[in-house]
Amino acid sequence: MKTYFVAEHAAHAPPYEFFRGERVSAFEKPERLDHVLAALRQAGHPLHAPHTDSAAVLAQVHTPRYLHFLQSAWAQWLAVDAANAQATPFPSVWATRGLRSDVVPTNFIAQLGLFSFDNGTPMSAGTWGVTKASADCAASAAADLLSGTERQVFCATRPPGHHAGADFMGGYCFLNNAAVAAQALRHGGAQRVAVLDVDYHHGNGTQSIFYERADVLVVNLHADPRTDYPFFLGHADETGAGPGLGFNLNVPLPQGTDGATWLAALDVACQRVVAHTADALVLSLGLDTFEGDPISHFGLKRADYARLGQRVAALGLPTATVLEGGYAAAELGHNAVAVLAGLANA
Ligand code: Q9C
Ligand code: ZN
Repeated sequence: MKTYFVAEHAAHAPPYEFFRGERVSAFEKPERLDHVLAALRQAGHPLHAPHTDSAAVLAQVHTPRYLHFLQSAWAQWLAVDAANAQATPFPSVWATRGLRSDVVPTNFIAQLGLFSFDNGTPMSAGTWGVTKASADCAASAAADLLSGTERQVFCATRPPGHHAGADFMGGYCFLNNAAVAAQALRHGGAQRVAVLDVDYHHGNGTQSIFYERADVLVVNLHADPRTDYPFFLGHADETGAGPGLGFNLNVPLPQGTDGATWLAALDVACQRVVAHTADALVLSLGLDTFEGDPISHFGLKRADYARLGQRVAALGLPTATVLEGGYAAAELGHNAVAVLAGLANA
């Protein structure tokens, strides 16, 4: 399967995050993708640099002020104090209910809070470049599907994207790569697109971007937000709004869900995709459903990932698969390759 990657992805490497108030090593780290790239090479999947600029589509997915913030963030951080080159910025104040989010503060830490919904999305010097190039991979995959050059493309990219909304970052995500692929498909002539998100965590950003649209169906299979991140979206009663009513499906599952139960839920999700009669599919492939994932609580095994690929391939749709989460780094490449094997073997 044709795959896209960003050679300099390790330039996005915030060293730490917070867990229960303590500093811990970042889970979303370069080694994750190093394992994926090694496994792709070993399995003979060709790796390509992106060939399509995502800028026009990014402007349809994200707001101008958020894109400006992301592009300028590291320079702003250095302008606060040149010594910040060795430090990592975190928000400490957020624009919740009753506070104004229409005025962008000049204070950089306040901007971080305005454009974040958590304190779990640190950046580093190379974050914008790597993140933009990852969005270019998603745009390149969409272009290949539109031209008919490929039926299946995989974006082996980090940081992930599905928690990022039009106007905010969160959950290690800055730009929504799946939304870029879906919007690029629509922009390039696909009439109906489906996004299937199988990451352990609900893809709140993707849901919110397309929530009022009927042309892009969003289906999420994820841990129940009553117990799991992102907590404040992803319930079963969220079915879309306005013209998009009926074009969002959430299938929350309890912690401890095993492969058999998960695959039965995947079948429900796939049936909804079939009913959408989509021209193309975007698969948000989080692999943090793995039994060995350090921050998640489902029990999928390697063999379940081949079944996942087979079930998605049976939809018979041109498919752009983008990597989301998955933090058992040493297993991540093998699990990703198992999905690709299933996708190819429909
Ligand atoms: N310190 C994705 O999988 N909470 N994002 C982490 C552990 C945030 C996951 C808690 C999880 C975000 C793309
Ligand atoms: Zn996740």
